[in-house]
Amino acid sequence: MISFVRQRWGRSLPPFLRRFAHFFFRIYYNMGDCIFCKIVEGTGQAAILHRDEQVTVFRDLHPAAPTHILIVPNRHIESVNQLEDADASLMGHMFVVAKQIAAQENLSDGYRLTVNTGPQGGQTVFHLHLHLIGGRQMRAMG
Ligand code: DGP
Repeated sequence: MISFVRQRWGRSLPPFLRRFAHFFFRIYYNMGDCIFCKIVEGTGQAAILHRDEQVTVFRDLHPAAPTHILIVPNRHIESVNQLEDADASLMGHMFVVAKQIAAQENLSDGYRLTVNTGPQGGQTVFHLHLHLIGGRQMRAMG
């Protein structure tokens, strides 16, 4: 959302209004100090592969496989536990984008999509994200 506002109105606003708008949207979208919100906003450390009005896609900083990509909603949602019925189409969109990125990355033999949820689920960044992992044989789960 922030990057969208920036692209649309950012350059036409005087600097003090730009700072105010930025501050307003950070609070409105409950971004705090979230590192993925900073990436969505365009100020975090990430190689961005895709952006649209709902999601941002970038390479994982600590790849667990030759291809390791994260698909994150632009709106700050802490984890799967904070999802509401209204988020169903956003979640569907994340999977459709994952499929498109997998094709773009030539993962025609398959890949793994994972959403770690909560500390015991292995979640370390509390901004919901879908891991797209591929480029090597995955071990069976369980
Ligand atoms: P999880 O453990 O499921 O919460 O996954 C978080 C992932 O985020 C982990 O694989 C490493 C990645 N990560 C953490 N900080 C950054 C960052 O600043 N930039 C990028 N690109 N990835 C990050």
